[in-house]
Amino acid sequence: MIELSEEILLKIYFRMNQARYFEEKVDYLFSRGLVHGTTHLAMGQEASAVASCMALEEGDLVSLTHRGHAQAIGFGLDVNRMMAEFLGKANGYCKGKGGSMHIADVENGNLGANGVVGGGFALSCGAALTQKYKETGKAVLCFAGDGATNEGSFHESLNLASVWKLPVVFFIENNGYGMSTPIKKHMNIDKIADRSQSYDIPGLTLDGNDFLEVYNVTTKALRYARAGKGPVLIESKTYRYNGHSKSDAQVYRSKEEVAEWKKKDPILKMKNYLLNRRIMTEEQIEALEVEAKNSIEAAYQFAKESPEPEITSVLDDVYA
Ligand SMILES: Cc1ncc(C[n+]2csc(CCOP(=O)(O)OP(=O)(O)O)c2C)c(N)n1
Ligand SMILES: [Mg+2]
Repeated sequence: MIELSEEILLKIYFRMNQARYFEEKVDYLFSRGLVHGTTHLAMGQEASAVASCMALEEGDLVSLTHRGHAQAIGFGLDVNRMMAEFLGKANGYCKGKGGSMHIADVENGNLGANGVVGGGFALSCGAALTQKYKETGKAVLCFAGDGATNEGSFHESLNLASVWKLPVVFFIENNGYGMSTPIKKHMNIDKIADRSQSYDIPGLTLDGNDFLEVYNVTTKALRYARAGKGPVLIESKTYRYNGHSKSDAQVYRSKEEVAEWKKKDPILKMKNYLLNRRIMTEEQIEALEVEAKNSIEAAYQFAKESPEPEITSVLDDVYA
């Protein structure tokens, strides 16, 4: 077990709460037609997304999924610029042209969220090859969903990463579904981590709602990758509370199933940990939650008051 400092613990709890409030706000804004396009919420997946990012070191890189808001907040992106991106403002992360599925900050190591399922695998291998070639000693944390592991690019990327011993950790957020399809209907194995065996790399399954387990396993995997030993496959078992995206009647699952998972809520679980270990008092926890909530309200105000992009910039940064 790796000991977590109080500073890291509080950071994880703060960012998990920020991610939850951010998505509640985004959900509200979408429902009122204030944001265009679609969005994929990851409420319920916060420990998986945030605690794994907290295992990163300065200079490590990440690639995110279409369900990437909590991952981006876990990585430490500025919620003001994220919210501005949602509202299509000029100071958003992609100058207001990317929206929910394209939050990127390449200069600081976030290779971007990706609307292409499985789009991050090969991209992460390329970035990992750069780290190896330049001997930076850094690693790449590549997020993907359970459904994405059925894509050809998953298998091609794991194969090359294994052969070339690339410093990349493939972090699969197994939330039980690919859109409306339960995992039992899209693969014949119980553990996605078993897919690592085909490529002779370590594969681990963990409780994605347990921030401690997520942090510990990801820290060790990233150390392994940075040490030049090659890639690792992590399967993080978790659950999304909301539908797949904005229009989803959720006829493929029961209310009872959702309720069962809510009992295992990652934020609640961490709160109990902090209380039971007497790391924080109820009052301190509440103050942190209020601070996280206020940061999202402030982000919304920032985004609302931010300028629209100039009409003359419409073709800037367009590559194809
Ligand atoms: C290449 C590609 N195929 C299909 C889609 C449509 N699509 C968007 S999300 C999704 C499901 C992905 O499931 P999973 O990888 O488990 O991620 P989750 O949505 O559960 O986080 C699909 C099929 C897409 N965006 N890209
Ligand atoms: Mg899924």
